[in-house]
Amino acid sequence: MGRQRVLSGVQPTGNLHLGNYLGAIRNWVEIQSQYENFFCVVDLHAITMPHNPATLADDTYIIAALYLACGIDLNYSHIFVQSHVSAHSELTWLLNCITPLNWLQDMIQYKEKAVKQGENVSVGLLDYPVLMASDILLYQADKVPVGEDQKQHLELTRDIVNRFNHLFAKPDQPVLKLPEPLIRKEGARVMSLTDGTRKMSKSDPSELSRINLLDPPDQIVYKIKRCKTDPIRGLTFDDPARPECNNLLTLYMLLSGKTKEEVAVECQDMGWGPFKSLLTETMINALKPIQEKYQTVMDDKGYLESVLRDGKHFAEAIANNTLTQAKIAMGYSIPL
Ligand code: AQP
Repeated sequence: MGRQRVLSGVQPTGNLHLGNYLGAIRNWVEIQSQYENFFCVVDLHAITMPHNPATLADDTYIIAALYLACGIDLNYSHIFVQSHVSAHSELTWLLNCITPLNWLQDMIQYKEKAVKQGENVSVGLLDYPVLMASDILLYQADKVPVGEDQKQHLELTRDIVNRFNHLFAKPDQPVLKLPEPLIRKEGARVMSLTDGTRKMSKSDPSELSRINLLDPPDQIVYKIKRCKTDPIRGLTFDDPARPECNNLLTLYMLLSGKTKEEVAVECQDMGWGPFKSLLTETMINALKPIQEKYQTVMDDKGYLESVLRDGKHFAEAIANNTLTQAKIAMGYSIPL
């Protein structure tokens, strides 16, 4: 039997931040040798909110380069761009027609983002989770490593699979595979630097709310200096009244590689000043190798293009096969 499959992706809606890295990509890197992996840059998702056509293509390349810079290894993983494989859009249409509208209207991410857009909210934003289901199901993925915010979309994907197989497949011959989320406890929800109750996100209008993987050292110094803290002395994990403290300690723990117990002891008597210096230095050191590798990848655009071309060809063959099986199950005639 072959290896189990993993699929995941990030939207090219801006620079990758520590939430994307610690919640998703770092985990992809850690588990990749155990699986056959498909990591896509989900550029079709990126237009579900208003986007800038002048930067979409460049942002897509930047994310792909960052995958490599963070340690995605082509011996285990395929990197490709979602819009280069047209089966993603086509399966989305088929699944749209079996997905009840109220399932989508119940999605938290849709409700939160729709409020921000008022009357301009697009059908695409509502349909985002069906496109995500298609991404996963085309590759018959077994596992989907994501941050906590994507858990509800994964549950919806499983509901869509069950519905599709119930409607169109024999009980012992499912057409679509039921995927499982892989959500690591630590880093599953990295919070904003300006509000410890909101998740760090690319779409937050404040640059001060996040650390981007490509932030130079002076910006990291500035952002950590300005980040929100509290007036209490001594630093502790897991105090619900101190969300910023918990978030910053967790970042230090994950980026330093120390255990929670080690960090708790080291920081219990610290004031914010010394802790911020420690966190800043740790962050700069952790991001330095990623930033250096990123530069090397970006200096050879031909190499990056060849990675994405190879990824597309490999992904397309698998995706088209699943799409054909889904169409046959739904009763379509297949061109000879
Ligand atoms: N703060 C986070 N903590 C942990 N994991 C996170 N992820 C995103 N934010 C955090 C995980 O990163 C992967 C890619 O998600 P994305 O492309 O949707 O990133 P984003 O920053 O959430 O993007 P946006 O455009 O800013 O969206 P919103 O407005 O929804 O935040 C996923 O695995 C995600 O779980």
